[in-house]
Amino acid sequence: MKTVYLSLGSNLGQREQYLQQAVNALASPEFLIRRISPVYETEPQDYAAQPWFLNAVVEAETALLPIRLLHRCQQIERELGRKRSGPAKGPRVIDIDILLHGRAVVDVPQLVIPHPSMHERRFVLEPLADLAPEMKHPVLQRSIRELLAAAKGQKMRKTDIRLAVR
Ligand code: PH2
Ligand code: MG
Ligand code: MG
Repeated sequence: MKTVYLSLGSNLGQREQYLQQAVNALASPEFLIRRISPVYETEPQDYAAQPWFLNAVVEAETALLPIRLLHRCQQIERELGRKRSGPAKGPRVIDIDILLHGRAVVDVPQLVIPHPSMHERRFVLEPLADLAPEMKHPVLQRSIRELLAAAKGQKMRKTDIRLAVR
Protein backbone atom coordinates (compact mmCIF):
# COMPACT_ATOMS: atom_id res chain seq x y z
CA MET A 1 0.00 0.00 0.00
CA LYS A 2 1.19 3.48 -0.86
CA THR A 3 0.05 6.84 0.44
CA VAL A 4 -1.02 8.99 -2.48
CA TYR A 5 -2.13 12.60 -2.87
CA LEU A 6 -4.57 13.77 -5.52
CA SER A 7 -5.48 17.32 -6.47
CA LEU A 8 -9.15 18.00 -7.24
CA GLY A 9 -10.31 21.07 -9.13
CA SER A 10 -13.56 22.39 -10.61
CA ASN A 11 -14.47 25.73 -12.16
CA LEU A 12 -17.70 25.05 -14.04
CA GLY A 13 -21.28 24.46 -12.86
CA GLN A 14 -21.96 23.22 -9.32
CA ARG A 15 -18.29 23.15 -8.34
CA GLU A 16 -18.74 21.87 -4.78
CA GLN A 17 -20.97 19.04 -5.98
CA TYR A 18 -18.43 18.00 -8.61
CA LEU A 19 -15.69 17.80 -5.98
CA GLN A 20 -17.89 15.77 -3.62
CA GLN A 21 -18.98 13.46 -6.45
CA ALA A 22 -15.34 12.90 -7.37
CA VAL A 23 -14.56 11.95 -3.76
CA ASN A 24 -17.55 9.58 -3.68
CA ALA A 25 -16.46 7.93 -6.93
CA LEU A 26 -12.81 7.61 -5.88
CA ALA A 27 -13.57 5.98 -2.51
CA SER A 28 -13.48 2.21 -2.80
CA PRO A 29 -11.91 -0.85 -1.16
CA GLU A 30 -8.97 -0.31 -3.53
CA PHE A 31 -8.65 3.39 -2.72
CA LEU A 32 -9.03 4.19 0.95
CA ILE A 33 -9.46 7.91 1.50
CA ARG A 34 -7.83 8.93 4.79
CA ARG A 35 -8.14 12.72 4.88
CA ILE A 36 -9.31 15.61 2.72
CA SER A 37 -8.01 19.17 2.95
CA PRO A 38 -10.26 22.20 3.31
CA VAL A 39 -11.62 23.52 0.01
CA TYR A 40 -10.03 26.69 -1.36
CA GLU A 41 -11.45 29.11 -3.89
CA THR A 42 -8.56 30.03 -6.18
CA GLU A 43 -7.73 32.42 -8.97
CA PRO A 44 -7.16 30.60 -12.28
CA GLN A 45 -3.52 30.00 -13.22
CA ASP A 46 -1.89 29.52 -16.64
CA TYR A 47 -5.06 30.39 -18.54
CA ALA A 48 -6.56 33.51 -17.03
CA ALA A 49 -9.86 33.99 -18.92
CA GLN A 50 -11.88 31.43 -16.95
CA PRO A 51 -13.89 31.30 -13.72
CA TRP A 52 -12.25 30.83 -10.30
CA PHE A 53 -11.71 27.25 -9.15
CA LEU A 54 -12.55 25.26 -6.09
CA ASN A 55 -9.49 23.15 -5.21
CA ALA A 56 -8.76 20.51 -2.57
CA VAL A 57 -6.30 17.68 -1.93
CA VAL A 58 -7.18 14.09 -1.05
CA GLU A 59 -4.90 11.73 0.91
CA ALA A 60 -5.50 8.02 0.37
CA GLU A 61 -3.93 4.59 0.68
CA THR A 62 -3.97 2.34 -2.32
CA ALA A 63 -2.31 -0.66 -3.91
CA LEU A 64 -3.22 0.69 -7.37
CA LEU A 65 -0.07 1.33 -9.37
CA PRO A 66 0.35 4.80 -10.91
CA ILE A 67 -1.00 4.04 -14.41
CA ARG A 68 -3.98 2.10 -13.03
CA LEU A 69 -4.76 5.00 -10.73
CA LEU A 70 -4.44 7.46 -13.64
CA HIS A 71 -6.96 5.44 -15.65
CA ARG A 72 -9.32 5.38 -12.66
CA CYS A 73 -9.07 9.19 -12.31
CA GLN A 74 -9.69 9.69 -16.03
CA GLN A 75 -12.66 7.33 -15.96
CA ILE A 76 -14.22 9.31 -13.11
CA GLU A 77 -13.58 12.59 -14.96
CA ARG A 78 -15.47 11.15 -17.95
CA GLU A 79 -18.32 9.81 -15.77
CA LEU A 80 -18.77 13.28 -14.26
CA GLY A 81 -19.10 14.75 -17.75
CA ARG A 82 -15.64 16.18 -18.42
CA LYS A 83 -15.21 17.10 -22.08
CA ARG A 84 -11.71 17.16 -23.53
CA SER A 85 -12.72 19.65 -26.23
CA GLY A 86 -11.83 23.04 -24.68
CA PRO A 87 -8.41 24.75 -24.49
CA ALA A 88 -5.60 23.05 -22.53
CA LYS A 89 -5.69 24.24 -18.91
CA GLY A 90 -9.08 25.85 -19.63
CA PRO A 91 -12.38 25.48 -17.74
CA ARG A 92 -13.50 22.02 -16.60
CA VAL A 93 -16.22 20.51 -14.41
CA ILE A 94 -13.68 18.26 -12.75
CA ASP A 95 -9.92 17.69 -12.85
CA ILE A 96 -8.31 14.88 -10.86
CA ASP A 97 -4.50 14.95 -10.89
CA ILE A 98 -2.04 12.60 -9.21
CA LEU A 99 0.40 14.73 -7.22
CA LEU A 100 2.41 12.09 -5.38
CA HIS A 101 2.40 8.29 -5.25
CA GLY A 102 4.46 7.22 -2.27
CA ARG A 103 7.97 8.35 -3.13
CA ALA A 104 7.70 7.11 -6.71
CA VAL A 105 9.20 9.05 -9.60
CA VAL A 106 7.41 8.35 -12.88
CA ASP A 107 8.17 9.98 -16.23
CA VAL A 108 6.40 8.35 -19.16
CA PRO A 109 4.45 10.01 -21.99
CA GLN A 110 1.03 9.58 -20.28
CA LEU A 111 2.04 10.45 -16.73
CA VAL A 112 4.61 12.42 -14.74
CA ILE A 113 4.84 11.99 -10.94
CA PRO A 114 5.46 14.10 -8.90
CA HIS A 115 3.05 16.33 -10.82
CA PRO A 116 5.39 18.57 -12.85
CA SER A 117 3.95 21.89 -11.71
CA MET A 118 2.84 21.07 -8.15
CA HIS A 119 5.84 22.82 -6.59
CA GLU A 120 4.92 26.18 -8.11
CA ARG A 121 1.15 26.13 -7.59
CA ARG A 122 -0.26 27.62 -4.41
CA PHE A 123 -3.65 26.08 -5.18
CA VAL A 124 -1.94 22.68 -4.73
CA LEU A 125 0.65 23.48 -2.04
CA GLU A 126 -1.71 25.31 0.33
CA PRO A 127 -4.20 22.40 0.74
CA LEU A 128 -1.35 19.85 0.63
CA ALA A 129 0.40 21.74 3.45
CA ASP A 130 -2.81 21.49 5.50
CA LEU A 131 -2.38 17.69 5.39
CA ALA A 132 1.36 17.05 5.20
CA PRO A 133 3.55 20.17 5.66
CA GLU A 134 6.73 18.28 6.56
CA MET A 135 6.50 15.70 3.77
CA LYS A 136 9.42 15.98 1.35
CA HIS A 137 9.03 16.31 -2.41
CA PRO A 138 10.79 13.16 -3.70
CA VAL A 139 12.68 14.97 -6.46
CA LEU A 140 13.25 18.48 -5.09
CA GLN A 141 13.98 17.13 -1.57
CA ARG A 142 12.27 20.11 0.04
CA SER A 143 9.25 20.03 2.34
CA ILE A 144 5.81 21.14 1.21
CA ARG A 145 6.07 23.96 3.75
CA GLU A 146 9.31 25.18 2.14
CA LEU A 147 7.90 24.92 -1.37
CA LEU A 148 4.85 26.90 -0.30
CA ALA A 149 7.01 29.64 1.23
CA ALA A 150 8.90 29.92 -2.07
CA ALA A 151 5.85 29.83 -4.38
CA LYS A 152 4.73 33.07 -5.95
CA GLY A 153 1.52 34.74 -4.87
CA GLN A 154 -1.91 33.65 -6.04
CA LYS A 155 -5.23 35.07 -4.95
CA MET A 156 -7.12 32.45 -2.96
CA ARG A 157 -9.24 31.99 0.14
CA LYS A 158 -10.09 29.05 2.36
CA THR A 159 -13.82 28.31 2.21
CA ASP A 160 -16.09 26.74 4.83
CA ILE A 161 -16.74 23.83 2.48
CA ARG A 162 -15.63 20.46 3.85
CA LEU A 163 -15.82 17.40 1.62
CA ALA A 164 -17.07 14.24 3.32
CA VAL A 165 -15.03 11.02 3.36
CA ARG A 166 -17.46 8.19 2.88
N1 PH2 B 1 -5.95 23.82 -13.05
C1 PH2 B 1 -5.35 24.02 -14.22
C2 PH2 B 1 -4.97 25.33 -14.69
N2 PH2 B 1 -5.19 26.38 -13.76
N3 PH2 B 1 -5.94 27.21 -11.71
C3 PH2 B 1 -6.48 27.00 -10.49
N4 PH2 B 1 -6.65 28.02 -9.67
N5 PH2 B 1 -6.88 25.75 -10.10
C4 PH2 B 1 -6.73 24.66 -10.91
O1 PH2 B 1 -7.10 23.53 -10.52
C5 PH2 B 1 -6.15 24.85 -12.20
C6 PH2 B 1 -5.75 26.17 -12.56
C7 PH2 B 1 -5.05 22.89 -15.11
O2 PH2 B 1 -5.40 21.68 -14.60
MG1 MG C 1 -4.68 19.84 -13.65
MG1 MG D 1 -5.64 16.84 -15.15
